[in-house]
Amino acid sequence: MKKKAIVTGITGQDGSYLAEWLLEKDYEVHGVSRHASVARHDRIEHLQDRITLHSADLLDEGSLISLLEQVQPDEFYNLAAMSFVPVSWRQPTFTAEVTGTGVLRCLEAIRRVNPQIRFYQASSSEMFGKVVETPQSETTPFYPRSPYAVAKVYGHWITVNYRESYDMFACSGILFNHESPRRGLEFVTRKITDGVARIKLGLQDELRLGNLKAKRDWGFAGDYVKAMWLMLQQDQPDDYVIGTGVTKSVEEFVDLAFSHVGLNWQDYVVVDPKFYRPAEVNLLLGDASKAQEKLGWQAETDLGGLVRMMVDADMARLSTSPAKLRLVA
Ligand code: NAP
Ligand code: F7E
Repeated sequence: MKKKAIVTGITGQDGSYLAEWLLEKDYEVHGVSRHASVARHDRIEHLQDRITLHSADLLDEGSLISLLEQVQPDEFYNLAAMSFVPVSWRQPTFTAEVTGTGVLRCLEAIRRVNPQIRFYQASSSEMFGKVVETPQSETTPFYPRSPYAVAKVYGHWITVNYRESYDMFACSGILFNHESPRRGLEFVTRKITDGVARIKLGLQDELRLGNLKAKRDWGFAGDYVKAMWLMLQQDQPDDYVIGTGVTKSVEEFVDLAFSHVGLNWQDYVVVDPKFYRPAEVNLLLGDASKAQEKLGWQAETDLGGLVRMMVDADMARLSTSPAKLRLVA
């Protein structure tokens, strides 16, 4: 019989790649999509016939309980969140409810319906924030720097707590930044590759960015969802850091993206303090040696490959479908 998986956040970047991966592994895939007056399913349009979508919301525990009773899954991947860091300062309570206590609602629903369901929580390198050591591993203490990161710390520890309290198979993947042509346009990498393509095609003449000095460990989302799945296939539940082990500044990312289309970034990039954050995370660098040793996982795509993939996808999208200028690839 096919294994069944529930994926919250299936309409997001990671949800779409994880759904593809689970289908490849012959799972029956059930996605959670919250109600909206206009549904945005661009990232999973190509999968619509192969997955089942359910309406539920991380703010509504009853909806999660009904979903679990109906589907009776083997695995539950919680990828849903308010995931854009700047919005978390403007909507801190909402962020705490969705990104923080939303995790508790998932765990409670599982505990009530069937505690044997294996659970994956999408934790984040943002929890390391103002880092106390470099590189960051599973044993590095957290120092969150945004309401988003604080909410993720709650999600992480409630996952650990349910594992230890109720013997549940609950894992937390502490993933460093991962990107793709399906990344939301507000995140810096996609804002850059979309901007580069627009400038190259004559649709835009400048790119306004914030802190160019911030450094991130950027990988490819398609590689990272495999680590999520691997965590739930182990004999014992555990937490894992997932990253590439390479850190680069926003400025270096900008340089790579503009160079790929033969342009000099200094001619187009304008630093705009509007994009500075109340508290910044200056440097993130992941040590994924535990994942490599125990899961046999390592990043397959390097930063150069990622930048080329994203710029090329934005060039293709903007060249061929000017009517879809704001849509994801
Ligand atoms: P994303 O593209 O922003 O997707 C977030 C998903 O959550 C969307 O499908 C969204 O649905 C859904 N969602 C939001 N609020 C919800 C609610 N109340 N109930 C149900 N669903 C809700 O994020 P991503 O980049 O794929 O990231 C996936 C997860 O990994 C997130 O938890 C994120 O915080 C975490 N994470 C991401 C990274 C990264 O670099 N990408 C790194 C570490 C951790 P709508 O389509 O309806 O908005
Ligand atoms: O910012 C700087 C900004 O918004 C990266 C989320 O997926 O990864 C993501 O969080 C850096 C920051 O991602 C602009 O100040 C400069 O230092 O792409 P970002 P993030 O905040 O690192 C983690 C792991 C998650 O868990 C989150 O969900 O880039 N930056 N100029 C800018 N950032 C943005 N967005 N826009 C700019 O114009």
